[in-house]
Amino acid sequence: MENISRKVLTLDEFTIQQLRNFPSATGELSGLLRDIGLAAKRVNVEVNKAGLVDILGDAGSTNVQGEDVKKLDVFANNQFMGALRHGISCAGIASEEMDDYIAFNDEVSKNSKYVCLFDPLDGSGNIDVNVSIGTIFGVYRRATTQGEIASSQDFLQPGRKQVAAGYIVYGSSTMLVYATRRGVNGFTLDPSIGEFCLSHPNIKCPEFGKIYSVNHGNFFRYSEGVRNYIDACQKKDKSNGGPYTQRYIGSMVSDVHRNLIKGGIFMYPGTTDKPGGKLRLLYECNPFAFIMEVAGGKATDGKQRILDIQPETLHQRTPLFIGSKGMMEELESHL
Ligand code: AHM
Ligand code: MG
Repeated sequence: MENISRKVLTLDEFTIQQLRNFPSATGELSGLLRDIGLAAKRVNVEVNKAGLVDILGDAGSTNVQGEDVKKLDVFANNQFMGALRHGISCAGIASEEMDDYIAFNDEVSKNSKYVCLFDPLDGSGNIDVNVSIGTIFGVYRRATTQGEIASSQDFLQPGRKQVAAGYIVYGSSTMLVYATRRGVNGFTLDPSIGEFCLSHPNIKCPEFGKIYSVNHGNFFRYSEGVRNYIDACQKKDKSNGGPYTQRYIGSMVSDVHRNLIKGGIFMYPGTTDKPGGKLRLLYECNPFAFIMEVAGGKATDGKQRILDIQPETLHQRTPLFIGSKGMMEELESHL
């Protein structure tokens, strides 16, 4: 049997290597990322079997937003919750699938440094038709004192306070991408050894790309500025970097992942009937805004930086514009 190539760096090895640069670090963040990686592998197995086992369909309940919950959402939520509860790094969690946050009440958890907010299975409406879905997470250092039980102020922090954020895309291959202030790195799951392996080191979002992603069906419900920008994307020609291509999977993790790598802009604006848009600030927008900024891009709600919004409630929504710096500036000139 051939030896394993030692060019391969696993997620664990990578986070431990990063740790060496910080002699005072306790390793809790690496531990938390390991817990997330573990839950992701379990979810990946189920997502890959989605068409085979009787797990498809509605779980028969609705989530806080009044939407149908698919069984895999519940499964994914339980996996991430379980991995973080039993790890040694997380004092509590909040999830798109749960009404309220959960503060873990055991001694180890109460003494942990971090809280984690996540959308366990985003784009789950796509499961039935075999389209890529994802998990999104943001990690904050808790605002309350270690030793106490976590409370709402730990979860209602502006996104700029994140210490790490990431996502998993269950796609043609499964990838985990995470950012700390030091950089964004992507790991592809090698199913033969069951490890996430560093495949996309130091991801930077190109300053310009050719892709714009938006739900065109809502066109006439967008503000004039947004409609003007969409027009401008379509009218671009070779002389000014065009034409732009429209790509919209309807699965945010895949759409933003593609634009992060290739360059592009993703928009979920407010509409006349839903001025706050659809996406949730804490579970979807903040983690992606953090990742995009570390990669050199931008993220706003059309008026201000996403990461500066002071959250008021766990499930609040916000319009989102995110992507390549140069394209975001083009957009801003129209808004
Ligand atoms: P979900 O959290 O209920 O899965 O919804 C979020 C998803 C995003 O992944 C995607 O960008 C968006 O909904 C698509 O919405 P729409 O179909 O309105 O364009
Ligand atoms: Mg979601």
